[in-house]
This record gives sequence, structure tokens and C-alpha cells, in this order.
Amino acid sequence: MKAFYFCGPIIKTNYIMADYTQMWTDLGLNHDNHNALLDNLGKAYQSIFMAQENRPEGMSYFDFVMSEAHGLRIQELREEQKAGRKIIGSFCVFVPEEIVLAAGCTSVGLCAGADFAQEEVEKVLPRNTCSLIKSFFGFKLGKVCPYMEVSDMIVGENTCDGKKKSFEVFKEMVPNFYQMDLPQTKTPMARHMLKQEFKSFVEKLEEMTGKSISLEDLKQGIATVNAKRQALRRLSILRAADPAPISGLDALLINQIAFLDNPVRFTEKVNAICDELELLIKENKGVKTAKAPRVLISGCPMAIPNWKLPSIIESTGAVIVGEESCIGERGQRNLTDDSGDSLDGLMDAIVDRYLKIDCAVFTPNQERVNHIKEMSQQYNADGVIHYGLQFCQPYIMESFSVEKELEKQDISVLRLETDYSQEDMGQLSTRVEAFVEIIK
Ligand code: BJ8
Repeated sequence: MKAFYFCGPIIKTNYIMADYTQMWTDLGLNHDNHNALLDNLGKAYQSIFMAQENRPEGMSYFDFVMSEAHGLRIQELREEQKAGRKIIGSFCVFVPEEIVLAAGCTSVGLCAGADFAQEEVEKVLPRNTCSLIKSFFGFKLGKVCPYMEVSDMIVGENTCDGKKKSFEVFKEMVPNFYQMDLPQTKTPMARHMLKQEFKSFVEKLEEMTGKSISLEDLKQGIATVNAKRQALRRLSILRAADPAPISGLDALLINQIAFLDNPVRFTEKVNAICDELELLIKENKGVKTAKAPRVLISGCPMAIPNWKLPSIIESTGAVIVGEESCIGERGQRNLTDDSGDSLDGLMDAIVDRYLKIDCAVFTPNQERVNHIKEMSQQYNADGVIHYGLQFCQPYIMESFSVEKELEKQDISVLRLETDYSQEDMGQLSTRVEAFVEIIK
């Protein structure tokens, strides 16, 4: 039996892992930093994920993907590059994967969920910047992210002020930065602007690849991404069962992997685990008992390896039944209408689909509160934990009105603010335990 890498020799398997040292050197990674990161993540993965009971068998594929997230997956991306595909990295669910695929490119997510090289980061960004932004700066400055280094183009979107202004610094650190402007309202003018931005993105990709996107290409791109989102939606809906058939941690992990894996293979594997979950539900088998308190998480996205809050919640005996988040339902629930018979018609459908995303950078944003209420009912949640990353103005500001509206409906809410550090673990645990006691 041989151990394998994501994160050091942690996850035991029969798989014989390759030596990726040369590939990491070619990508310019800093070996000491990278090994330290993998080692820490491996330990975290082992204690958080592998220690769970009653995991569906289908999770073994996602464990495998994680174990090879910096190995085999990067090798695959490099092979795609050799075959002429471009790799497009991005930080936001507003960057349309349909268009990336239609251009014959591959999309990867670059958001990061761990602190790294903080001292270096704070030389270029204010201390009071949210952890998500500091994290991807740290991964760049510490040279530990193979996805960032393998990307042919890095798309930065103007969403919150933090991202928008930090990209002014970040674009000086990478040679291949592309800025995408996004509206902050949903007026007809904003819709027009988004369409223009998406058209410019098409032009940029066509210029990079030297190939025009055809109607057929775009239809195929939409079909692939719709299938992926449908599979994730299927997974979400199965979590309404009581007892819940899968832990929130594992469901979050699958949603996180959606940003890294090959979309067609990923879709097959999500559907396969859904088949298994359906059988478990028929047999009335769950990851916890039917009495376990059910929690919905709402708020900022949780990028790999940000598992802190979900692991605290589930360690109390509660089960997380949904994520109202971009790495979760907010990012994946809407499909793109593929019935158009012209490129322009399909572009309209893509714009309409993306404008349904109810990110807190939009104003007004009543749809998000409505969606939280809807999810809370649909998944039979006993309470909602609102997760705000410290210094994230859009979500923290919105958390007050979310709390007020949910309480009007007698839905219990706990508003939390945290970051990626481990320092507040004790305090968070105490607050979460008290909340879970209340909603029991
Ligand atoms: S569509 S949620 S992925 S912007 S946590 S960096 S908001 S200060 S991530 Fe997001 Fe797109 Fe919106 Fe979704 Fe700013 Fe807040 Fe930091 Fe954030």
C-alpha cells in the first residue's frame, strides 16, 4: 500500500503516485513552501474528512481528486496545453465557463481558502482585507498554487471593492491578467453592460486561441456546463432527506472540486454518488441520525481548503443540509437556456443566466434573502448560520437584513464573522454549540 500526495503522504490507497517534483519545478513552485502547504493540508484532510463516519462509497473518487489536486490534475492540464488548449483561471462564478469551453479552453478556479505568506501579503495589501483575497495573494507570493502558474490567462472580475482594488496590485504580479467589469445592479443598462463584457471576453478568447466560436461550440459549452449544474442540483435536492444521506463537509467538498476537475468526468461522478445516495435514502440510512439538527449555511464562498466552520458545525452532531454560497447553490442552481438558434441569442441566454446570481455586491439584492428562505424550507433546516468573512463588507452588511427577514419567519439565525486563522476556533465552537442547542 502506498500513500499519496495532496497534502503529503496522508490518504491511504493502493494507487502508486507519480513523482511530480519536476513538474512543480517547471511551474516555478517554491518546493519548501509547497511541501509545507501540502503537509498541512494533508493533516487537515485526514482529520476532517477521513475521520467522518458513514461516508458514501462514491466519496472515494473525490478523495482521489483531492489527493491528486496538485499532481495528476495539473499533469492533465499541461497535457491539454500541449494539445493546444488554453487554461483560464478565475476567481468568481461570474466568469462564464460555457464561453471558456466553447472557445476550446479549460476553466479552473483560483480562489484559495488558507492563509499563506501573510507577512509578504501585508506588504502589498492592507491588513483589513478579507482572507479570500489575502489568500490568493499569499499563494502567488509564496509560489504554491500550480493552478495559478499553469493558467494561460487569469481573469479578475470587478465585484467587491476589495477584489477590484487588489486586482490593480495583482495584475502587476502576473503576466497574463484579464480584467472583466461587472455591473452591480440588474437594470436594463447593467444587463447591456454585462453582455458587452461577455462579448469582449469572447473576443479575447478568440484572439488567444486563433479560432472563432461557432453556434455549435457555444451550444456544446452550454450543454456541458448545464449537465454539471444539473448534477450538483440533484445532489443538493437529495440532502432534503431526513436523515441527510451525506455530510455537509462532503457535499461542500464536491462543490469545491467542481472548480478544478474535468467537467464531463466530474458530472458522471456526481451523478454516480447521487445514485448511491438515492439508495441510501430508500433504506432510510443517513450520515447522522434523523434527530440531528439541520443547519443551512449562507454567506461568503468557502474555497478549498476552507473547512473550518463546517467542521465545527458538524462536530457538534448537527448536519449541514445546504450552502447558500457561490461554492454551493448560488453559483450552480441556474441553468442556461440552450434553445437559441443564433450566437447572439445564446449570448443573451448566458447573460440572463448570470444576472440571476444573487451575490451581495448587487443592490438591491432581495432575491438572495428570498432564496435563503426557500432553501431553508426546502431542506427542512432548523436554523441558518450566516458566514461572513471578516472585512467582507457586502456579505457582512447584508447579514443584518438577512437576519431580520429570516427572524420574521421564525427561522433562527446565527451571524458569524471569521477568517482563515485557527485563533477563534474555541470561540466559534462555543457559539455554534450554543446555537445548535437552541435549534435542537
Ligand atoms: S459572485 S460572492 S464568487 S464576488 S469574501 S472577495 S465579496 S470581500 S467572493 Fe464572490 Fe463572485 Fe460574488 Fe460569488 Fe469580496 Fe467578500 Fe472577500 Fe468575496
